[in-house]
Amino acid sequence: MSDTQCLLTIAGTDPSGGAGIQVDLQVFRDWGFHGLSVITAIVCQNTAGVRRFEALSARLVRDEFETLLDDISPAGVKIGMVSRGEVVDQIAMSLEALRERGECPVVFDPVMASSAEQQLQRPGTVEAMREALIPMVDVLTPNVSEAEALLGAEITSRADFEAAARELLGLGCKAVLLKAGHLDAAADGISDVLATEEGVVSLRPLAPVDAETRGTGCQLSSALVAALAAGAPIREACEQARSYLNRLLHEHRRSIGAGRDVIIRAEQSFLREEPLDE
Ligand code: PXL
Repeated sequence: MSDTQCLLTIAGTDPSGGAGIQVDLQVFRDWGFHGLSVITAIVCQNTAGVRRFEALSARLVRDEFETLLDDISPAGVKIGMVSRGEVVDQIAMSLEALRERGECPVVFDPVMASSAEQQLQRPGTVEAMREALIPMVDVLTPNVSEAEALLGAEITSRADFEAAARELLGLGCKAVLLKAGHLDAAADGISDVLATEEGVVSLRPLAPVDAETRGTGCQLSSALVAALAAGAPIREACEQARSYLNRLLHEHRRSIGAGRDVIIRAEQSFLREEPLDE
């Protein structure tokens, strides 16, 4: 066996390459990892929005996952869109088998809706996330609305925000990176917070970008699992992943359709840097 390190993403698809599986794999490559993927749902979407999606069965997701694990041990796992409770339960069971092999960081981005606020989840999924999956993960990376859904409570102030991070930690994960998103620029100066058993800390605010971009949560959580798999402790990994995302947003945001911008890496292709036929 080679010493190539592999990371696994378990998520839904985005045919426009702005979010989901398609972008997670590109982030893994940016961080020097080979990407593995287990698809949970096929999503019909473009840069303007989601038209509809079909979630794969729990049995198919289990077989995708276990077929991979019978052959390859990933150095980390990122979980994104999982839109059915039975699939969430199945993933938790398969993760248990992986955990028995030793340390393997798991990051869970509890995707519930697209950035244009279209639902990516069937009813009953939140309960399975809370009960079966969150207790198995290292870092949970919700945005404000996902945190509200997981806790069944509204977040309207800085005090609510920090309390929510602490409460989410109480669901059994090792850390919560609660993303402020549009609250970032709010008058009360809320920025992302990290909750661990050591307490809740505010992470340094990053230079804001003005346009809305698709797939930021997917890229942050994929970068975070890469940083953890590379050996960074949780806080350092969060800082590294946030700086990476901020750089992508400032330097690689492009429009490819009528909707929101996406992150484009095509100009960094190694084939263009050094033609293979010379
Ligand atoms: O950014 C959230 C997200 C995650 N995963 C998939 C998506 C989206 C948003 O559209 O399509 C597959």
